[in-house]
Amino acid sequence: MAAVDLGASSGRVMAGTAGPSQLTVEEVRRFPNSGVRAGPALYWDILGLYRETLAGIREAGRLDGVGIDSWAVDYGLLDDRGALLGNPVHYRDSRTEGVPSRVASKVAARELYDVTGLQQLPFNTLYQLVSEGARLEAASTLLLIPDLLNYWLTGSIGAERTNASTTQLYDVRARTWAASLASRVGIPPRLLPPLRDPGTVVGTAAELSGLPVVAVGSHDTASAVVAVPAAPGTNFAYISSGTWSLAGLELPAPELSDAALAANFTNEGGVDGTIRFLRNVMGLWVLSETLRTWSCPEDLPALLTAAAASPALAAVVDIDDPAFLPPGDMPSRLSAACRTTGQRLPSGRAAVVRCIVDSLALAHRRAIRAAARVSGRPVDVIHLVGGGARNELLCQSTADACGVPVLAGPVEAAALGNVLVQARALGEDLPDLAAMRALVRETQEIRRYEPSGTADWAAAEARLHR
Ligand code: ADP
Ligand code: LRH
Repeated sequence: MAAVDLGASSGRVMAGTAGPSQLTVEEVRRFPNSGVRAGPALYWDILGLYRETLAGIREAGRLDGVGIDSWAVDYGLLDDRGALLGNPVHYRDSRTEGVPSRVASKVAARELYDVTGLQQLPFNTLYQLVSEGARLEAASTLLLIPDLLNYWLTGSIGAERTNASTTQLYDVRARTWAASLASRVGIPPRLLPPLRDPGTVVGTAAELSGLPVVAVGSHDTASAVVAVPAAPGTNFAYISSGTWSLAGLELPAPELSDAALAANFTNEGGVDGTIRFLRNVMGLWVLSETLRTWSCPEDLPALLTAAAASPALAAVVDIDDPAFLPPGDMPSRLSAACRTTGQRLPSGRAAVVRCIVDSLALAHRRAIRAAARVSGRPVDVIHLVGGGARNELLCQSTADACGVPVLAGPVEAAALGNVLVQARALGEDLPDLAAMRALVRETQEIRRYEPSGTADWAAAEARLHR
């Protein structure tokens, strides 16, 4: 199978296999992905991503299927001929400024949460669509990014459920589109295509000699959570660590309490009807954007080694502050954030990197503890998957900050989850998530970090409240 995994920092096509005691993914093609600023807007290069995806699938050789997952919330609009109306806009674009409060005057936050269970983030699809205004009149269909690519491959229109659940237009309990909510905020329900479950065969790709295209857990985080190698019966939390840190728990049903709303936790749909109860933590974005500001992205491993030798917790910031959301000069924003809490950003690049990693680990602590408190479920171990599992300092600091062991890996969890769901759709005997996770445990490298108890994380947290 080919697993196409489009992250906000890179896209990759992986060739994967799954069978009894066998699960592999091998990178065939990787290409950078980032926002493209053109005029007043920040876009994705969607046609470039489609071209790279096709090239990667062709390079992968003989295949039984292909599945596509990507970052959530963003979309393309189609006209009534099925042609793309405009270039998809990046979720870090500023067009939704002021929109959430306008929407709140029509639908109260409590009611919105009751229906959709979604965390308030300025870039939720609902807010992006409201910001389109009259442009929506020209549109007949909305397709989220993987659904758009699936449509281009197969001609079939639909909305895969895990990603649909990130739009804030999906009724998390009824498991349908929240059509009346959409109408109330001015979004025509005709835009919302039929829902499909992960594991559905979408169609065949004419351009790829009739290759079957499978709807996987098309939200990258949903695919990553499938490949969390949790052992049965453990009280585990997960952190899907990449551009974002998606930190939380797998639940059997949505948690829509006042406490969940106050903690700004999301209830996204997972594979096999599970709920991903998690918070978006700002993630390694702040680190990669800092390296971009310094023009040295290739220095990451060396800078992390140097940061590990700098003093821990010399300065910490609230990494979830919205100031860190848009692209830009992160070191200046870190300095400003330190000043507002009576601290100084230590000088030197290694110390700045240490501040970012410590602050991210501290945000992991807040999110995991809030998840446990709000759900009433203890957390005995954290599985950290995704690119962040390559960052030893982050894994150790997360174990230290949270006070529980961190099991790091697999790095390519989203691609593995993509392969596993495809394999089942194509006939492999993987009856449930437990069977899939057992296969991940059996075949993938996982590294354990014990909490070291060497630094005072509670005191560091208190500094942020000064
Ligand atoms: P996304 O899917 O959001 O694009 P990934 O899961 O690919 O994100 O993770 C990307 C992140 O992984 C990078 O921002 C970087 O911080 C981290 N990373 C990648 N390679 C390394 C490495 N060699 N050492 C430490 N961290 C790494
Ligand atoms: C991670 C992710 C996350 C979303 C964000 C937009 O790649 O899909 O789950 O909230 O991107």
